[in-house]
Amino acid sequence: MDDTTFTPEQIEAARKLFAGPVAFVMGAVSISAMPPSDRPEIAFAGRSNVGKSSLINALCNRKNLARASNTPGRTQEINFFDLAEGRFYLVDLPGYGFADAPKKNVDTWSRLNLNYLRSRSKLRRVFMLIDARRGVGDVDRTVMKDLDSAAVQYQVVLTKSDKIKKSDLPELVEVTKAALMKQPAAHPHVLVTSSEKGFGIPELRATIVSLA
Ligand SMILES: Nc1nc2c(ncn2[C@@H]2O[C@H](COP(=O)(O)OP(=O)(O)O)[C@@H](O)[C@H]2O)c(=O)[nH]1
Ligand SMILES: [Mg+2]
Repeated sequence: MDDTTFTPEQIEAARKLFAGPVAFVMGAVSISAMPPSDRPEIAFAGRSNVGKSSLINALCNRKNLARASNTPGRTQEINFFDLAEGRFYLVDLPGYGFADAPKKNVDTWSRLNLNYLRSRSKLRRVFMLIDARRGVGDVDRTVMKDLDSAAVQYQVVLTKSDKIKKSDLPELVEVTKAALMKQPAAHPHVLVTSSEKGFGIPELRATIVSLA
């Protein structure tokens, strides 16, 4: 299945779906508190402050569906959002790699999230958010290893692309792809987005719809 290029009709269908009903379902702090894995789901992971909440809000055309927080590290819950009244879940995973206690928080991420990755039979893909200005870092690589060992497919989404020069984008994409070459569960296509400017959002919506 080609899930990297879309027709105008597919882009429009995805836009419509995301313009429809979206609802916050719950924030879960343990596996037992999560809703049953009874429909396709797509998850988002990334360093704290990478722009995850902003991206989820941009996808869903909502200002405050996922709270954009100024206190990194506060959210250690897995947040579930229902799309199109039961069609699929969008899942916001806790951010990792806070500057004050990187190691400890990566461990915390790993426990809750490894359990999550193992228990969700309908998890279709994890989108790994990477800040376009920072590129793939050591903490990201640790998380990618977790995803590889859980055999969960993931795809890199570069965020905040409005913050870098357009002329620097092609090289950034190539460098990012090179970093993914040896990761068995990594999708080879890298998406470039800006929640602020809307770049890449229609394509990310279409990608999600193609999986759900
Ligand atoms: N310039 C720019 N800033 C962004 C973008 N997305 C998020 N930000 C900013 O980055 C910071 C962290 O965003 P947030 O969505 O809360 O990140 P999270 O911690 O990963 O959920 C906030 O100050 C956002 O306004 C973007 O596409 N462009
Ligand atoms: Mg957030």
